[in-house]
This record gives sequence, structure tokens and C-alpha cells, in this order.
Amino acid sequence: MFKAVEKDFIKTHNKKIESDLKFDYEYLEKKLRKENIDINEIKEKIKKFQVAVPTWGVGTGGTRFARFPGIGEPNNIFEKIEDCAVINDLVGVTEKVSPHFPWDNVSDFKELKEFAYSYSIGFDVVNSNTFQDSAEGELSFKYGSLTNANQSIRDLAIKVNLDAINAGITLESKGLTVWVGDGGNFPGQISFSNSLSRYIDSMKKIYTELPQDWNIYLEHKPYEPAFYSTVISDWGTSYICAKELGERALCLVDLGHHLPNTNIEMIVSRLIDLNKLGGFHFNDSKFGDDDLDAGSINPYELFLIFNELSSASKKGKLNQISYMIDQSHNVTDPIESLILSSNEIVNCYAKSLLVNYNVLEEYQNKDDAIKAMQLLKNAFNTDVSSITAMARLENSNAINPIQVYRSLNYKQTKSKIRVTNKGSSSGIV
Ligand SMILES: [Mn+2]
Repeated sequence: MFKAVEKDFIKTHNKKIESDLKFDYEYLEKKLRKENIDINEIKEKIKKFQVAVPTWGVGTGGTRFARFPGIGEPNNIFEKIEDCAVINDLVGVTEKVSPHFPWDNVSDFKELKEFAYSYSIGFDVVNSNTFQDSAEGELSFKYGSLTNANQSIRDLAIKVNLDAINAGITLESKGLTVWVGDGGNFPGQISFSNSLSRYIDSMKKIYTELPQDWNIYLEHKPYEPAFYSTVISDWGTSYICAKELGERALCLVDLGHHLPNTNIEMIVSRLIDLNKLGGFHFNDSKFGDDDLDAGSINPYELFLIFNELSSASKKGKLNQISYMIDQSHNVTDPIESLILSSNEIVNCYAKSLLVNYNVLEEYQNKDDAIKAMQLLKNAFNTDVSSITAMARLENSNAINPIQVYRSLNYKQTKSKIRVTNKGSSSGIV
């Protein structure tokens, strides 16, 4: 098995700060024991947590205006896998990648699977892209894909999804995420009713072809690229469609796909109760679908989402959830952003495990808003970084992944082999 980062290199770095970490961990252990919380139990849960990295996330994104490529950027899926392997060797919680088709198309998917496997990387949910046209062919998704008024265009969009499933079967993926950019820019441009029924009709054809052990994840978004109306605009529409399709159709919550101030944690709770929560695309935002790093703007929201998940899990209400990061990096090295985001996600998960949900329910039943709020705030304000760092140390990953990554000079080394595409092409991905 090939390692993107040598284990000994990580070990040498860990040695220097191991005693500091043990000091912090033991201090927190004593503190939590007073509250009857077993730190080791939390650490073991953290060691099992996984969040997938998107293949497109390791490339520098861009805005509608421009894209500023970084040095040593990956140019193809194989180089992207190498970068993802670096991230996982350092953090250990990103063993799988989520590919995007047709972006990540190759002639031999078996070869791709084996290449990834040689780096201990597997494949998570596959994503289909019908929000842009393929290079060949005359049919266009300009006016919609799965909901297009033209049957031939809908058939082409269905084929893109079926091709993604076929690629995913070889890659040993177990699910397909579908997000369509379909919608209208002007009142009257599309029929709300016809486009939704065409969506359900097209999705039924995809669902029928889904392998028995696969799930299909429906991703909603209120606007963009269509700026007046979107066919799958919100979680309610997503839920109705998932219900219409069947048991293996679930809703996926992308944190950026909501209007400002939306109570996303409540949506999470609703979808859990309706037995339709399937997965997440983690990112953060300030104004719209900004695709900023997870937890960089509103870490409390991220914590409150995990609070709903952990609370439901305690009650045995949570099914298998597919966790994935979905970010665009414009000014940072994507590897560093993905390292920090995965850590933010794991930290919020760890903080949610500090909450005593029986006590919270007592406060709720007594209408004690202050104590209830304080209970959550205390968990959020607890520095759990020694738990997540200890989990990494015990899993042979880096205590301080950013520091180890920087001392690798990885991108500088890669820039001698990889050619940076200086093209001015732009686009939010
Ligand atoms: Mn997404």
C-alpha cells in the first residue's frame, strides 16, 4: 500500500508535541469526568467518523469573474486522488472521495479504483452533472436537463445519470447524488407544475436502474444558476420527490443551499422524523451559496446540526448518513482548507457528544429556556481539540495536520511535475 505521506514523517512531527497533547487531554478528561462524561467513549466514536472529500474540491475553484490557479494543482482525477490521499493520511477521517461525472470520466474505471485503492482511498457517493453540456452532441441543457420540455434532452440527462451509476458500480460506490440546476430566469419561462412532474418522471427512470444496495440523494437549492425559480427549490419539494420515488430515495442537505437565516438544524430534525435524511454537503456561507470552508463563518450552526444528529442517534432514530464536504476554494490551498474543514466537522460532532440529552429534555419540559440554551452553549464552548487530535494520534495521523502538511512542501514539489492550467476559464463548481 502506497502512502502519500510517509508514516515516519508524521510520527517525527507527532513526537515533538505528543506530551503537550497528553497534558491537554488528561486535563479535559478530569474536567469531563466531573460531569460524568467518559472522554474515551467520545474519542472512540470520533475515531470511527468519516466524511468524504469531493474530487472537485482539491482544485482551485473560481467565481463568475475569474479563477486564480495555485501552483502544483491537480489536472486530472488521478492527481486529484493523490491530493485526497495526502489529506486522509494527515487527518484519517476522509478515507473516501466523492467523484463528479462527467468531470471525472476515465476510459477504465477499474484502473481508477485500483489506483485510488493503492493510496487507501475508496469511493463514496457519485455525483451527476447535467448543469453543463458535454463537449460533443447537439442537445443542450441550457434550458434544463431532467425537466426539459424536450424528451430527447431529458433522455440525455437520464443517460448522464445512468452512466454515473455504472461508473459508480465499478468504483464500489453505494449511492448517487442528483442536483439539477433546472429552473427559470423569468416569470412565465417554465411551468412550475410541468417541470416538477417531468423531474419526477425522469427520476423514476433513474431510480428503476439503481442497484438494490444503493441510495439516491436529492439535493435542493433555492436559486442559481436559475435566478427566478428552481425546480427542486427547498427541502419540502425534495421530500415530496423522495417520497414519490421510494424507500431508497433520500434528501441531501447542502448547508449553502438555503436562503440567509434559514433554520437548517430544524430542517435536519424534520427530515430525520420523516425518515428521509440521507446526507450532507458541508460548507459555510455568509450571503448565499458561497461554498466557504465548513465552520468558517458560523460554527455554531454546524454544531447545532450535529446536536440534532446526536440527539436523534441517542433515540435510535438516525439511519446511515452520508457525510460529504462540498466547497470551492478561491484563495487558499484546497488541501489546507479541506484539512481544516474536516477538522471543524469532527470537532462539532465531538461537541455534540458532550450534550446530555436527558437533561436537555428536562429543561425543555420545565420551560427553562436559559438552562437549555446554556447546556448547548457549554458543549459548544468546550475545547475538544485534544480529543480529535488524540483520535488522530492513535490512528497514526497527524496531531497538527496543517503543520505537517506545510513542512512537506507538497505543492512546490508537485509544481515541478504538474503543469498549471493558466486558462482564464471561470465558474463556481
Ligand atoms: Mn452540494
